[in-house]
Amino acid sequence: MCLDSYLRLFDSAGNELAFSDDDPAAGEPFTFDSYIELDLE
Ligand SMILES: [Ca+2]
Repeated sequence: MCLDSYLRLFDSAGNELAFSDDDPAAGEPFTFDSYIELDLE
């Protein structure tokens, strides 16, 4: 059984910055896990 996570990332004003459901990281095979990569300035 897998978790099948998803992620939603919001800023302090409630704006959605990123969403991920089934996204592999670089080099990973297909996955039901979520993955977000974000550069903060
Ligand atoms: Ca998922």
